[in-house]
Amino acid sequence: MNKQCADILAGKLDSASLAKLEALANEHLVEFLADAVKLCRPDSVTVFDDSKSDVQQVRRLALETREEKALATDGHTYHFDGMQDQGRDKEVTRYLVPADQSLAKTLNQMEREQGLGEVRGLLAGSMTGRRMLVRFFCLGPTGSPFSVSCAQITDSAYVAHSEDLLYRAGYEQFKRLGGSGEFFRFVHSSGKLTADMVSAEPDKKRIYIDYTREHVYSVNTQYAGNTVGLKKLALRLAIRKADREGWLAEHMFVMGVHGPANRVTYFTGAYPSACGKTSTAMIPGETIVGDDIAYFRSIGGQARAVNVEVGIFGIIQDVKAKDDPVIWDVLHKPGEVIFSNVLIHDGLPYWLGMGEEIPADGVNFSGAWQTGKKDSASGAIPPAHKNARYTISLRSIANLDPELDNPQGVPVGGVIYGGRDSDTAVPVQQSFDWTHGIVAYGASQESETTSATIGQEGVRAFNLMSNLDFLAIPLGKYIKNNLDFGLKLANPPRVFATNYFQREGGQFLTGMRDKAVWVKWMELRVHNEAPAIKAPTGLIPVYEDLLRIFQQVLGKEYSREDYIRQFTIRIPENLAKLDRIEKIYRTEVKDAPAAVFEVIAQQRARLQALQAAKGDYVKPTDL
Ligand code: SPV
Ligand code: MN
Repeated sequence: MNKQCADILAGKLDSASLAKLEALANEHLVEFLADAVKLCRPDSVTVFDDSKSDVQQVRRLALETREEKALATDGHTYHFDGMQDQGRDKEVTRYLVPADQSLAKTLNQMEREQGLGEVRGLLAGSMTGRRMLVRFFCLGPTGSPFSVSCAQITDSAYVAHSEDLLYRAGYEQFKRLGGSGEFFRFVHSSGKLTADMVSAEPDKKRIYIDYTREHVYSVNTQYAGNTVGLKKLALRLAIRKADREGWLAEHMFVMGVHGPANRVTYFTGAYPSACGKTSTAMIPGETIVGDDIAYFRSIGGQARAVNVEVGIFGIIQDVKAKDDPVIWDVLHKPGEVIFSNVLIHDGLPYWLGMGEEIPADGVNFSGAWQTGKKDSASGAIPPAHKNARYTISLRSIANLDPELDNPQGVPVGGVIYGGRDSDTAVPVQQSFDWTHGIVAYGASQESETTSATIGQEGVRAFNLMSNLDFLAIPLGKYIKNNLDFGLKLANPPRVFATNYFQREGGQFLTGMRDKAVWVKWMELRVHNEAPAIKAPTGLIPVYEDLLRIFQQVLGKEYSREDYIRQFTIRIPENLAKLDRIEKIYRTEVKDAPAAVFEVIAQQRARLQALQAAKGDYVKPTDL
């Protein structure tokens, strides 16, 4: 260790921590740590390794600091975030861009030196009186072509505990780095806290991404989407790394869909937050690899994907025994679960849409709560927040896929894009080819905004491959990388689009569990085992196949009327969508590949030809 760093760290680390740091023999790491210590001025620094006892110590600390409190069920705890800290905060999440560079204008950014000055100013002395925790994790399986090593520094035991549930231990992985500086760096401080352990200065919340050094700073926030470095902060860095190295980092689940004769076909799916992504990945009878973030590589000419994580930070609203039996079970049996922003009453958690009566009083993210409690700004305070969540390890899930830790990932048979779309797309369709799917589904994704991010809900917004919030490279380049990835493969994954949110007169046209049918149909399509009807927007199912699958999977009689209503091609809405998307690519994206405009033009021509022949709304039986 160089002398300067040794002087900074002197007296802060006990001998066990110092030994753990030295065993990694990594000067880059020491420099990163010394810089953070000098800046945040903690009273002490504890370095953790992958051992059970260290992981247990973190869990205990989260209770000691009162960031988490124990519930009645063994292993269950709860945690609250502040009233103004209930989702990812896009407004204060910014890329720090060197003066001679610029990112796409749609990305929130500021000049690097100015941003560093601001965020480091807020972090200065932030850990005085506290202990700094130093953790190591690995994104993707360890010892794999997909592995990305990460060092997390935080003063929050809740953040560190969440990471133990969500990520693979990485201390041993760091040893394999052989002193290299190739790792992502995260520094988080809770900042000043109230007696309830939430930020006292939420207006000083900042999440700044210094991509030039693969270093993210986060301060004055507790919400995991803003604080857990390895989640969405790392995704932003990974998108840049993937761009440099020729792979893909996507906001996607990974799941095994079980087809005929014990065949398992893997799908990945991009859905904006709170649009059915986790519940798709957890469909009973199928197996889950991951619910949020996937890395893709071409290995031996095949598309393969891994789950970056090993846990779930999932939305709890509407988790019901009948619709989500897999997760319901985990949330009710003993074992490690962190509930966040739910209502607590008599040692038990309650959430919106749980299908059971919610008590009239308790404790929630607003403090002591009773029915009718009001907040001066936003009116009635609900018993639990809409973005309330659970944090669990995937290893506690009954239908975990056995390939989770395969260092080569799983082969990808299909890629799904799904959004919250009340009036345009059919429930499920397949693209004509890779390029059509990437452009007409992925790059044309729109979705109505949800409570997963702070701001107005229910507004239709462009959301490129559900990854727009995390893009850190020009949009056109990102689309081109996706196009190129598939075009280089002999047999690229099939591309699909789903829509669970079609509505008519305020009523949903499809049922909550119908996604179990759509995935089975897609599985058959990957193997060319179901015919399809050619619509202008893609290939759609024939009625008889759905009738059979509904019967087999849900034991439900699927009527021809439902099929016709759901799969009618709504031509004016589809044309209007193409216009909106084309406008974005013509006016806001400087570097859109030519394929974007070609695919849009072809789709428009197909829709117009059908409209001229058969009118605005064309039944699948008239195609
Ligand atoms: C999402 O909002 O997409 C999530 C949760 O998966 S967060 O960690 O907030 O990103
Ligand atoms: Mn997500």
